[in-house]
Amino acid sequence: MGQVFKFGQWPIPAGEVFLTTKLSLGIVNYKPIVPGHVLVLPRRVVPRFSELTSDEVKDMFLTAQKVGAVVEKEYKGEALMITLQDGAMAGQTVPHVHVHIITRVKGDWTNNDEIYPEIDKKEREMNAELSKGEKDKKGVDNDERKPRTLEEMTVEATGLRPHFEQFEDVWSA
Ligand code: AMW
Repeated sequence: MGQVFKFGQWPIPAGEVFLTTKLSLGIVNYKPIVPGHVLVLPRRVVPRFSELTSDEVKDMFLTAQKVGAVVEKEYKGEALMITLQDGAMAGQTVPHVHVHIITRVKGDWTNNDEIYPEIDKKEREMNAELSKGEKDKKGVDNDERKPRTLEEMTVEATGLRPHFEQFEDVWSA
């Protein structure tokens, strides 16, 4: 469990990682907007989508496809929202390309467009927490949504991990 990955400037302990491929990671979310809101990102810290290589784009989206199938089933969803906010003006708060995989269940949002303000709200929350100096880690959003503990995130990641073939076993030993 010693290995630490990066999400933008934030260290991501291996315990929060549920999937490794050669070029991408699947990580649980510090402030999910719903259960089954996870992230897929390139291992390389690159802010903008246009900066990814073809291999990274391919790997990240193939990974997102696999992750979507698993989380939809595991969180008993009926649909997914798969989104990428590319650049600060588009709502990106962590300058590291990432795909949101959001599990949708019946009755969650009547209006699908409300999901975007919800993502933004969470992100503003986290930034507010960081600026208040209340958080020693992370770079999420900011509202009433409570950040999760490393223990909670590790439990979720540990449950998801066996559903995927892993590029390397960074969790043992
Ligand atoms: W973006 O608005 O940059 O498209 O989304 C950032 C997402 O990353 C949010 O869903 C937020 O909850 C999540 N997040 C931010 N920092 C971390 C972190 N350190 N670990 C896990 N998730 C994070």
